[in-house]
Amino acid sequence: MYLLHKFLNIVLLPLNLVVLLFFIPPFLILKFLWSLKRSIYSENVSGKVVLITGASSGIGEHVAYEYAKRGARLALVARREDRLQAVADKACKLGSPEGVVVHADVSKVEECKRFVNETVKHFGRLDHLVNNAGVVLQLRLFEDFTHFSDIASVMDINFWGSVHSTHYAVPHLKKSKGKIIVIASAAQWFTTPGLSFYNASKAAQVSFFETLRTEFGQDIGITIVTPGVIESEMTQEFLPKVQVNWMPAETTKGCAKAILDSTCSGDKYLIEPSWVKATFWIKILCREEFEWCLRSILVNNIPQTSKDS
Ligand SMILES: NC(=O)c1ccc[n+]([C@@H]2O[C@H](COP(=O)([O-])OP(=O)(O)OC[C@H]3O[C@@H](n4cnc5c(N)ncnc54)[C@H](OP(=O)(O)O)[C@@H]3O)[C@@H](O)[C@H]2O)c1
Ligand SMILES: *[C@@H]1O[C@H](CO)[C@@H](O)[C@H](O)[C@H]1NC(C)=O
Ligand SMILES: *[C@@H]1O[C@H](CO)[C@@H](O)[C@H](O)[C@H]1NC(C)=O
Ligand SMILES: CC(=O)N[C@H]1CO[C@H](CO)[C@@H](O)[C@@H]1O
Repeated sequence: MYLLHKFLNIVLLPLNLVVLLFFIPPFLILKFLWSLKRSIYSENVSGKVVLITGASSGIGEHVAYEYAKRGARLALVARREDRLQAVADKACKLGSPEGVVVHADVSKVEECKRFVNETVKHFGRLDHLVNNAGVVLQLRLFEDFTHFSDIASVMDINFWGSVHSTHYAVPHLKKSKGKIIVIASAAQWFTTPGLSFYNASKAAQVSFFETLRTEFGQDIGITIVTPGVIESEMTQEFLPKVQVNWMPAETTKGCAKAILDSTCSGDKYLIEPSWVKATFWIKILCREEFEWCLRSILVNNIPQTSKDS
């Protein structure tokens, strides 16, 4: 037994490499051709019904405008009703045949049920669900927490909000062979100090929807979007605090357009802007150095918050 393990230890890794080197080039070529085909036969969302959570600002708002330009009918969900109505009005000017607003909090199960129900009652169908509503709440080092009741809402909104919306939407999405779009975050692998709960909520979301994709197969398409730093209320509030406002932020508009292109061609993942992919590989290949860098750059920049009591 001991010898067998010794043998495998020595042989398996090089063997893996040889097999990979042999198969990767044709695999990449096939993958490229496949993505080319999908972008040519991309989905026409004109007249389709799209439900977007967190549509009152930032990424959600601009995703609504992109859908509107392509003629989709919209159901917009968030807590600030006046902002939502303004977004709906602008969406109609941009070309959406119809936009309804539903005032709701995604962290409440009953409200998720209600907004899916109201959307289907109004339009008679549902084609895309965009799980975008999300919060960072506060930037704080783990040691500065004394209790966790207030932080639970990060999980309730970012993770459970998307789970519940999806739960009620699935029967309708199955009927229309629809799609789910999830707005995750690079924070899932960017182990940013002070964001441990945000990070965890986004990692949970990604892992959950990857599993759903395996369960649904062809019935419902799932696109997982990983934005880097995008201009929005969230980043305006948060970036100056950690003094990383030198990070190049992408425009919300550019990000929304990329999300639509990717969704319509049926991509499974989108990392936007795409250079953020590099940080993923650096993290995989040099874990310890990556964490050391983040620590040296960021930990001392987290504002000392008064400890919650
Ligand atoms: N900006 C970035 O750099 C970045 C990077 C990675 C990932 N993301 C993700 O992208 C998504 C959108 O963020 P954003 O940057 O566009 O931020 P944002 O401008 O703050 O937008 C967040 C949206 O979520 C809504 N929302 C928050 N809590 C809600 C709740 N309980 N129920 C219903 N709606 C709720 C907000 O509307 P109300 O307050 O009116 O409810 C708002 O419309 C988030 O999931 C975020 O984690 C952003
Ligand atoms: C999309 O579909 C609508 C009808 O549902 C049609 O009028 C329109 O021409 C189509 N657009 C494209 C680019 O195929
Ligand atoms: C909406 O909810 C009502 C009552 O809860 C239910 O009777 C109805 O079937 C639901 N409609 C849809 C479209 O799910
Ligand atoms: C600080 C923290 O929670 N980091 C985690 C962020 O999520 C990734 C998973 O994608 C974990 O590997 C990190 O440990």
